[in-house]
Amino acid sequence: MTDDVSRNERIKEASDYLRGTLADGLREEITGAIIEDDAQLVKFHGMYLQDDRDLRPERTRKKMEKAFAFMIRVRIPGGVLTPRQWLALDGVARVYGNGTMRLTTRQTVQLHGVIKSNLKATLKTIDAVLLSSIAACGDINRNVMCNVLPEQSRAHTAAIELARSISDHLLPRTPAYREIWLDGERIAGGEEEVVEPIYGKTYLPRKFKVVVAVPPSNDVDVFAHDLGYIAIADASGDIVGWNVTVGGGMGMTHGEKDTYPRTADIMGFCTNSDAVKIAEAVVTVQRDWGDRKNRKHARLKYTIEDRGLDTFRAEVERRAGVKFAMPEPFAFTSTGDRYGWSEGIDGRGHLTLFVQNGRVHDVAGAAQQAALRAIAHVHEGEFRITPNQNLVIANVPTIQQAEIERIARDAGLLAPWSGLRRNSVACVALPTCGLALAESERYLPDLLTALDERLAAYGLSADDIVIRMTGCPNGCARPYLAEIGLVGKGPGRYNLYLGAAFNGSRMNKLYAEDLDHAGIIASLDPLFAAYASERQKGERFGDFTVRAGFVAATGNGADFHANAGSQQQGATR
Ligand code: SRM
Ligand code: SF4
Repeated sequence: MTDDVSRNERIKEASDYLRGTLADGLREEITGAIIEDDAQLVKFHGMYLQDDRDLRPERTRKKMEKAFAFMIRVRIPGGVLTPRQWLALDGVARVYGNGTMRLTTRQTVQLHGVIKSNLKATLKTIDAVLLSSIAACGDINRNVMCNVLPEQSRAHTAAIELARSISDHLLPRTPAYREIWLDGERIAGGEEEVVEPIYGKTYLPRKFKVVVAVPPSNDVDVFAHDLGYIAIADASGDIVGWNVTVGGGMGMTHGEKDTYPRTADIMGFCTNSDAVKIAEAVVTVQRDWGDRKNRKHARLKYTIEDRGLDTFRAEVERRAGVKFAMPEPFAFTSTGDRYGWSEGIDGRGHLTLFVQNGRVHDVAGAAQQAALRAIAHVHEGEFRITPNQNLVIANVPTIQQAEIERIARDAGLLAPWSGLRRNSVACVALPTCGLALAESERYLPDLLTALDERLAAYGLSADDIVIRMTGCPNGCARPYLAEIGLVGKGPGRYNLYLGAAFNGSRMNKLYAEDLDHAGIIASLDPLFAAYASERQKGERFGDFTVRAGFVAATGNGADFHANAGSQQQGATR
């Protein structure tokens, strides 16, 4: 290893395949934390060391240690769980976590507030229902996402099979997870016998994300990820192959223009039999070509920008032994979820529920966690988590549909939400996220109530408009692909981005900076008024803000920052 690699590279190299001193650190009772190097390694095991930021000031005053606890992220390819698995996660959340479950934008479940001494018990319970948190975080392939397409079960079957195959193929081989959390025996011979054929000792330069999309739905936001597969079907609905996308990503840092969100490029078309081979080749090229010195420049999107798509494609073809064909035509219509019942091809029903910002909990008048538990007790199909933090009760036989619908309706999971609210996503942010600059999940519902009033005044309540909020520019709710993106700048202050395409194919552009609650409403109100009176037939809000000159359309790559902030510089209209 050369001298100038980042600190994380040294930690990985010295970790003995992700073991570090985690096992010892767990036994250390004097602190609720673990040492900094292990805190980096524990991410590969699906956990983050966090502290309750609401409690920080008081604990600092009292000279107490921060209120440390762990977030555990489960790996659930395609977001599909059995009712038994749902019940197990609900159980550990209540016994060992903060009582709630959090559905994420990558179709997984996060548990917050698990203290160090409960980690093993939690992970053993998760293991008992054949789930795991290995590789849910860290510099490695994360949870593989897949379209939730209840109404198109044949396409969904092929897509979920690919998602699972890629997920399995790209799993790390180290036995460290089993040894540390599940009391497995250390492999005889130790390090010599561990082989990571795909990753090697230092894994990837940075996180890596794969999705599988089935048009016309782009619910997975295929252009936001390192590697994507867009299903190409024949006239009968059978999948014949995949358009492969590379180089998408959302993260950036305020004020650092050489960091930017980027929509993925289409690399070409491949057959089903080549799809997993290509995933491995993309991962190994990024392993070898990705930036290991500067973590802010280490995602695949920067490798593609630096080397060029043609060079990257040629190397992937060489390593995979395949030749891409020209991309096949496809069309996406939206990134949102289809709420309520839809019919599967076998006559079973699928019920999509709205879970505000993915937080599953019981609050006064809406015992949603208890309701979902009640459904899990009677349901024999699946629970499918959507990329918009919602939930599908899938494969419900006709005879059970009325009962399941009644339970969901009574808990407010089927309420008649406005077009803005049903297309809203917010990241976790405070109090658990250590990187949050502003509130997100705890603030967006109230902001939506205020914006809904303005939309109602212009007769726009039923219009689907995509709004996404994050507490910092890292992009966990994919805010740069929202028609209205709000990104935390500081306590109570947000940057406003406009002009993304409704179907997730174009990013938005900075429109106004550093807005407080009143400023957000004052900025959006005239845009809503103009949209109501000036829009063309069928024109989406994002497209309207571009056509009407409120913001410039964003192209790819570094173009995100070009011509930003029309409001400050004088609107172009
Ligand atoms: Fe994220 C870091 C939450 C999806 C880009 N993300 C974090 C951490 C772990 C904060 C940290 O590093 O200390 C957050 C934990 C908050 C908490 O208290 O739970 C966090 N990210 C989330 C979740 C839970 C948001 C949500 O509300 O659902 C999502 C969990 C996904 C999962 O189940 O695996 C989540 N994060 C995303 C996405 C969206 C996606 O993957 O589709 C992105 C943008 C796509 C991308 O990766 O480019 C995203 N998260 C980031 C980044 C910026 C990465 C970058 O390239 O710059 C960070 C910070 C980092 O890695 O340095 C981050
Ligand atoms: Fe935390 Fe920022 Fe991600 Fe929100 S976008 S969860 S504040 S890292």
